[in-house]
Amino acid sequence: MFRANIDGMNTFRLQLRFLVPLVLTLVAAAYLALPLMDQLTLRWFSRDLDLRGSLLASGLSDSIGEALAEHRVTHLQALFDRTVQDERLLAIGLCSLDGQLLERTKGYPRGLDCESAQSTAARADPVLQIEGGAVHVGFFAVSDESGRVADLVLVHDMSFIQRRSQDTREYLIILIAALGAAIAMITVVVAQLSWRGWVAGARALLRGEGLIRPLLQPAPELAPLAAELRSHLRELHDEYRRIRGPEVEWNPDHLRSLLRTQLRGDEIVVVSNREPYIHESSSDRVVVRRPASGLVTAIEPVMRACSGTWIAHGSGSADRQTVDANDHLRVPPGRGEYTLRRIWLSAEEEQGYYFGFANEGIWPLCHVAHVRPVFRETDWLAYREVNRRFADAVIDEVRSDDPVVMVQDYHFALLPLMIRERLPHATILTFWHIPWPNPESFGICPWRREILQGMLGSTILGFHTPFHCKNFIETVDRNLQARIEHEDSTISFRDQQTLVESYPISIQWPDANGAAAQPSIEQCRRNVTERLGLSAGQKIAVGVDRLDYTKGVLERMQAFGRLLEQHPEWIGRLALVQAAAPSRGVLQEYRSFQDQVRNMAAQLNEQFGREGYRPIHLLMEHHEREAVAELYRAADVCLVTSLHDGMNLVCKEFVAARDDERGVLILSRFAGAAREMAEALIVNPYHVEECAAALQRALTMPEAEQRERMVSLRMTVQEFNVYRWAGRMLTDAGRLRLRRRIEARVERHHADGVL
Ligand code: ADQ
Repeated sequence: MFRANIDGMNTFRLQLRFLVPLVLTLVAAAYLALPLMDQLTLRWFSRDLDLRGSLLASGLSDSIGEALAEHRVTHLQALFDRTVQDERLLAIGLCSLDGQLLERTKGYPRGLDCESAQSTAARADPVLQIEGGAVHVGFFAVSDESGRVADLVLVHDMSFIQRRSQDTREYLIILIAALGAAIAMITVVVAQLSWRGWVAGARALLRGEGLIRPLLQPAPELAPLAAELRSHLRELHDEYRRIRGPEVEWNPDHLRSLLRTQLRGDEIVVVSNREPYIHESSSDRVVVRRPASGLVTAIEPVMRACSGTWIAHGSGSADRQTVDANDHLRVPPGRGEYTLRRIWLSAEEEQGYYFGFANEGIWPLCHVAHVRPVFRETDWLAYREVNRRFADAVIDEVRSDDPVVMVQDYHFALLPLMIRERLPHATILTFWHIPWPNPESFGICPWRREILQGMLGSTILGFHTPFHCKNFIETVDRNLQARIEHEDSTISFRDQQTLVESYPISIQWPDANGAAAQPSIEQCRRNVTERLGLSAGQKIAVGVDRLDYTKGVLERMQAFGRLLEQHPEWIGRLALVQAAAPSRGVLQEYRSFQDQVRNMAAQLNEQFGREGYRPIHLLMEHHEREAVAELYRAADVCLVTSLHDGMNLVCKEFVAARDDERGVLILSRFAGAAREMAEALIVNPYHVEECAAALQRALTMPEAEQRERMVSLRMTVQEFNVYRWAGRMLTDAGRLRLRRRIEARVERHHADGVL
């Protein structure tokens, strides 16, 4: 209704834009045309009267000739009186050759002698104003065999011409008005039709229907176009929101109130492989460690906000000592805001499911980083079995039949369907933290159909970017008999509908352990400089990564070396500090990668190092959050050069740490974050020269430009924070749950025969 009103207004405005100029044009046309019309009619009638006059004169010439010859001019009076009975002919006068008015009828204008009659008739406009109005004066020679014998003055009444002219003018005005009305009508109708048609067409297109047949069946060939259009609109909207600055501030309170309103008291369970707190035995005591994981960084604040249960693999050496009889533990330690349930895996299970299928199979399959995936049957079986064990744990933990279960990442592709089979009313949100490849790349996986079916047990399936969603939908299209609704980005497979949507992940903002709680920038610089033995004033470039071949650490060091080659002035004045948390060291691929990183650092240090100067500081260890934040705050440049990354949180953490609005971010275009963080220096990490040039540009960037870029980046991260990520997903979940409840109620009413 509201939309119809808006459409009506729009159409009306559109029509006014046509009609007002049209009416003005017609009035102007009439204004110019009428005098022209008068002149024309006058000229036509003058010519007509001249013709009539000469005919009349020649008709009368015999009688006049005879009368003159017989000197009986007075006899002509009767003839002339009869002739002027013609209503248009007002009077006749007869002039002798010497210009004497010999005879005239009654109405002959006084004062019109032969001379003035002749001169008037010779004018282009032979009209004379007399008492009774305008008259036309004609002067015609009267001849017999001997030649010209006299002249005849014919005075015609012009009032009928004026009457005609008036009539013509009226007709013309009526014609122009009618024409205007007709054009206006046509314009209105055409505008209505075309506007409605266009609007209906555009809406139809957005709904996935054809432009020219909005009321008919959807045109499937236009569906991808509509989906793309919608996704561009969404991106534009996000872009617009980024430029405009925060509208609603997403923070833990806002998330909590959203949980209260959208998911009133609903139970929330998170499942992930990595646990948020790992207990390790260290000499004679137990220490708690936070893993270097983007996923944990992102989910933890959500759990603290909604106080649910987090089910994860208990991987720490002291984990068993710290749980209760149900393998439960309240975390964060000392604050106890939510429950952690630990699952124990045997070494074989961990090897097959985690290191084998997840990290040697799916990880390289989804990251195009030129490492060949390995698919072993035994790994697959272990992966399936561990997924089943986590499904059992979910069933164990939940108290209702329709909990909200948030399944995290590529370790649990089969879990959504396993939960769905046992809890048909559960709302399952699966978030895939890594990229999704194109259908051809995914096609090499021997169990691709099982993986896709497993994931389609989800109510909502989230990826970081629309591009990953598109790849996933195309992969399903290629491999399963599923119905894909591009219109609302859903996949229907065996009575289960899955919404596939992009939810770009982010970090906490405001961050409880963030910049405000940190020492000053100067202090951080001093700490890092002293700890690493750098010289005062040396510039610092930092990299912070898990040691993974997808993160582009080798490429980064190569670019650093190329910069020192091309700009030797930096030797002694620039250090690359690379914090590298060892990761998946059980796998050969990762061990050899660590060796390569170590070797390249050693080789560059050898090549460019001097007495008291080490170009690369490779810190191969896990750092505490404060230590990572200190590095970010001490840095002049932060390098994120992933070869492929779902999102990448390091770049966002760096920006969040820089409350001084200084420092430059160099960011790989192959990280999902590059879509949001356009103010970074965006690079292709495979192109060493380009990265070296970006490094040079970053190191010499004026402070004003640094600030400009950093302010904008900080606004983006502030608004698009992790609470918004979770909030958007949970809002969608709330909406779908509400819809399902209404549908269930309607079905019950049907069954009860109420409707
Ligand atoms: P990850 O591949 O783990 O995450 P990323 O997003 O970069 O990658 O997050 C890494 C996290 O580990 C950051 O919080 C960082 O501070 C921390 N970290 C890195 N090195 C560390 C070190 N040496 N010591 C301590 N902490 C360290 C996956 C996907 C990403 C996606 C996240 C979240 O691969 O693309 O952004 O999940 O969805």
